[in-house]
Amino acid sequence: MHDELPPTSALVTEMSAELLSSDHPTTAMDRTEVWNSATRVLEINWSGDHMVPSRRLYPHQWSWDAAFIAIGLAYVKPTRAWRDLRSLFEAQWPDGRVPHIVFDPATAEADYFPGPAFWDVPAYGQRAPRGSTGIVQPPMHAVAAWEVYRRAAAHGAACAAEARTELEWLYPRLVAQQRYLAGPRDLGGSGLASIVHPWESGLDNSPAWDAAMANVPADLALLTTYRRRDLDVSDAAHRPTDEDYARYVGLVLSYRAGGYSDAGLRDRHAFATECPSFNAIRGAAELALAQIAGELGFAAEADAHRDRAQRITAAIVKHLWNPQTRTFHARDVLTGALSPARCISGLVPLMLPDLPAEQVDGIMAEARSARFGLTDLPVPSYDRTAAGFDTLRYWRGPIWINVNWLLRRGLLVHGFRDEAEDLRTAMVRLVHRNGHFEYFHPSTGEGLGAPTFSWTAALALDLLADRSVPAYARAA
Ligand code: 2M8
Repeated sequence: MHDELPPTSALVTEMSAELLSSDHPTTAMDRTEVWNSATRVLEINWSGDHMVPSRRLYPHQWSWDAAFIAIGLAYVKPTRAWRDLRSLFEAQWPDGRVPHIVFDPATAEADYFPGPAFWDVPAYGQRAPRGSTGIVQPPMHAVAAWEVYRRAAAHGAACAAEARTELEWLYPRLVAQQRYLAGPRDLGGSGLASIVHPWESGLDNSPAWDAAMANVPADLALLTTYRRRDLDVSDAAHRPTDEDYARYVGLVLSYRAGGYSDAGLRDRHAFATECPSFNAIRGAAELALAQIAGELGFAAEADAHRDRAQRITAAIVKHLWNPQTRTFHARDVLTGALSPARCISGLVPLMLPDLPAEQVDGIMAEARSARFGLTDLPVPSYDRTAAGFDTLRYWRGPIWINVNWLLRRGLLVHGFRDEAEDLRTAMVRLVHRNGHFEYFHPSTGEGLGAPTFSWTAALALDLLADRSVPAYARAA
């Protein structure tokens, strides 16, 4: 069931050799091994005009995966980074939503559930024949586009020119994506985007949704009509339970029945939740759009993006902060209740530079506590001290590189340079010792899930190469 790695043949490129020789607590040989194996993973997962997250488990194109992947491709194959982002946005819907999966017609319907026939979406976009899902994922793409753009000059004039063209093409599409989330998706009228399916969070099976999901009917008969495919290619102990999966299927059927329209959705759909991490990424996207707009010469638009980032930050603080726990929680829009679960998503708003001191202090206390505490290992996806902490099951305990990358960015934004460096070292060491796995055991570091996973590889490249601080970071 494991994806095969090709033999070690990739050479360290000139650019990476220079980056790898910089001062770093792991040895140069270790760093070279991680760099070379990461580039091999990104080679075997490339599918012509997009990257698959993993060949067996995820044989299509995923939305926020493409963003994290582009951040790493920027060092080794910038043209592919732009190609991946472009092919994703070619599937954007007229209302601005960017689908969470764009299906590859070369992959049989039977090879992934839920596939295109199940989603049954209208034929939208330039990639219409491919089909897509009708839900979204966190809007990481503006951050990614800016990261790819700012590295282009290092690859020469032709790459810089390509980057300019691609950025100009993407900018209005990124703006439309944000407009969709700020408009039709503000189901709670709070200035926050709601997710209408746990898959939209990217943190699919997180305990953050347990309270809200308890109100969603679990019709197990649906799993007779629609057979799970994930259990054929992964361990059932890692994956969501049948009850949760039946709820996932039921929620898609409910959204699909209304033609994926958001109008009046609150009154006819059993799940609508405001996620701190999804909305923090939305805020970070506005800051990246401000940088992009400034670069493209749209000064007034840059100001408007910065204002929006501030408003999103204020709404996250107002609606998702619990002064008792001193961390952020998901809010069920249908009941108004904050989830009691303390998850890594509660730490991600640290990415926002305008977060007030009280919230920064609370997140730092949480990040340093026994619940999430940085040990030799990066931060787990769920509170280590919680009764339901699960070392194996998806997003209910294991370590994921992408959310740790977001947390590191937050540490840099708020001037916690030492912690950011410790976290970076912990991530590189974890990947070096265990491989480019999808996720990792939170006590032993053992690799779990797909073994050649694209965003782990891509972000490893970035962690090896980059120690810059976002331009909008607060002074240390
Ligand atoms: C996982 O999500 C898919 C459904 O979209 C799944 O569980 O089958 C999540 O980890 C998600 O964040 C990720 O984008 C996707 C592909 O890597 O896998």
